[in-house]
This record gives sequence, structure tokens and C-alpha cells, in this order.
Amino acid sequence: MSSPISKTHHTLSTSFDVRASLPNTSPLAAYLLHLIAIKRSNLCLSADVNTTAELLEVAEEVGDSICLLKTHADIINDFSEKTVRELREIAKRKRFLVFEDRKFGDIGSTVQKQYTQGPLSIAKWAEITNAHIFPGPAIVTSLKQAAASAIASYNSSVNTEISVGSPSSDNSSEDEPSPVNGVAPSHGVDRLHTSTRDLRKSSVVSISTTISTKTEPISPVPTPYIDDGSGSASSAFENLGSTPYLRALLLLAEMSSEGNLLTGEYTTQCVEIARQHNDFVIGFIAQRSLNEQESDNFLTMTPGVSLPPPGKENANMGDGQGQQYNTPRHVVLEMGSDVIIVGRGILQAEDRAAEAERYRTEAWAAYERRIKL
Ligand code: S5P
Repeated sequence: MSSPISKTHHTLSTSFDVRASLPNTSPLAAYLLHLIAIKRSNLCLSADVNTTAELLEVAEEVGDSICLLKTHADIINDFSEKTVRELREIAKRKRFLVFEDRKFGDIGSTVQKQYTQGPLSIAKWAEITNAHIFPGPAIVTSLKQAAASAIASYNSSVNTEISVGSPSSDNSSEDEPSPVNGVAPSHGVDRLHTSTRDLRKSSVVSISTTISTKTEPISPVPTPYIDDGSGSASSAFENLGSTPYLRALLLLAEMSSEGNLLTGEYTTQCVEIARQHNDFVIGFIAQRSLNEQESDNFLTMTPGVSLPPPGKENANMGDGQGQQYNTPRHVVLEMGSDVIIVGRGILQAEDRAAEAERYRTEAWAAYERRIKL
């Protein structure tokens, strides 16, 4: 189905840890590569579910086995700030990054709004998202710009409070929900309106502005990581530190569905655009490694992966709706992919935690074999 890979490219035989330290590796890519190495997991769960409860449940169940959790936020019927807050809490505790599979594909000005505004406000809660390049390269620069603004506003939040009546009796700020990832709650605007209405009635008015600057590291240097050699995952996590508030993009260079048009020159153009923005584009959704030039260190994430149930090795590898499946071994060992993306293969299993472990073990063994460990 796919074109051959460059079998001699150094990233195919280099460990994830070493790749994290290569020049041109963005801080978030470096963080993810270390996380993958510590968890021994190159598995991304595609959590294609329709309710917040299901999303949180599956995140709890398989969180220990994955490096990434991929969402389609627009199919979650009750998606809200609560979804985000609770998913982020699980991601922090179980140590995985969040990837919103938005597949942006519009003019720059529109994708900026889709990325940062509206009920989904993706830039606020997902470290990684993805885009098509059919609208041209401005889709990448526009998303990069929007990500930079989101990071800047996270690192420098401004809260304006207007209180009325006796300042000492006003304790409304205690009822304010805590910000999601440092982003002020959206209903802050309503609060301002209410206060302004009350202003007309009141004779004592107090206005206070708080400017707080957070001190999380945001400089574009590789995420500090010191391997203390103890070999323990908990001390490795401690050394790695908490997830930096950074954003990254994957480009859809190839697709898994039958008859798709992301082939040949289109895929080549995609790689060219990625090279020009490798501080933001960390890799591709593709069916094979696309690293060719010496300096390429892109991560390849591959959907359309499933493991036949034990004893049914010759089962038809498709879903009857165009999706085509390959095994973890094929995509990681033979096609040079780094991370497998698995949805229904895990979601429909009776024991999802055990099934996630089965996928993780297979994909990790294929990676170890590829780098000849
Ligand atoms: O080419 C692609 C790209 C993506 S992101 N093919 C895909 O299947 N995907 C996504 O991966 C798709 O939208 C779905 O969320 C997931 C595959 O799900 P599965 O249930 O077939 O494993």
C-alpha cells in the first residue's frame, strides 16, 4: 500500500531517549520521547467515545499503558470544562499527553479561531493537534502563531475584579472555579456584567486588577532530563518533571483509509513544510517513517492498527467502512513508525486494560527489535 521507507535513516535504529537529545528536537517532542522511553509505551489510545464519563473511564483504565490519549472532542455529547479539567487530572497522574485529532483544514484566520475559541478551545487543553496541508503552508504558521499566543496568555494571566458594596463583605472570588490549565473560566465575562449592573445601585465601588505571571519554563531549550541511572520509573518521572505547557502539531501526510488521496507529491510537500517549521511540527500521521534527510527526526504516528484476536490471525483486517488495519509489528518494525494509534481494537475489548497492555507490549517489542536492543 505505502511507498518504501528510507531503511538506512538513523532514526530507525536510534533509541527514543537518544532522539530526544538530537539537535532540532523541540522541547515538547523531547518530553514525549523521554516519556515514551520511561513508560516503555509507544501506544496512543484513540478514545473515540461519546460521553465525558466514558472518556474518563477509559483514560483511568488504560492510562498506565499509553504515552498519548487521542480525542475527538466534537463527538463528546457533554463536552465541557469539567471534561477538560478531569481529563487533565488523569493525564497528570497517569503521565500521558493529550492529542486532539481535529484535522484542521481551512484558511489561516479560521483555523486560529477553531484552535483557540468556541466550546472546544483546543489550544487550552491539548498538547498536540493535527492538520491537513491541502490549504497551503499558512495553516501551519497560523496554528503556530495561535499556539504561541495561548502559551503567552497562560504564562501571563490578567484577572480584573470589580466588586461592589462594602469591599469587606464581597467574597465572590471564593466561588470562582479554578482555572483549567491556567486559563480563566469563560464565565468570567458574565461576572463582570453582573457587577457592572450592580454598580449603578451601589455607592461604594472597588476595582482591583491582579496581574500574575507564572514561572513555568517556556524557553525553547530541550526539556531538562537527568537520568540518574537508578532504573526506577518513579525517579525517572521525577527527573523528567511535569508536562510543560507547550503545543505541537502533527501533519497528516498519509491516511489509513482505502483510496485516500494523500500520496506521492502531496506527502513529499507535507514533509517539506514540516522541515520549515520543525520547532512546532513534531511529526506526521503516516503509514511509514518519512525521515529522509540527515537532520530529520520527525515522530511518525500510525493509525489503522489492530491485533487479530488470539487464534484468528487471518481475520479480515478492515472495518467495512474503508479503514485498513495493519499489525503493530508491521507498522513499527517494517514501516519504521514510532507510535501506534489504536481505537476500537482496545475500546471494544472486554478487558480494556489488558488489551492495551497487549498492544503496548507488541509495539514496544517491535521497536526494540527495530533498534536491535
Ligand atoms: O489516516 C488516519 C488518520 C487518523 S487520525 N486514519 C485514522 O483512522 N485516523 C484516526 O485514528 C481516526 O479518526 C480514528 O480516531 C482512529 C482510528 O480508530 P480505529 O478504531 O480504527 O483504531
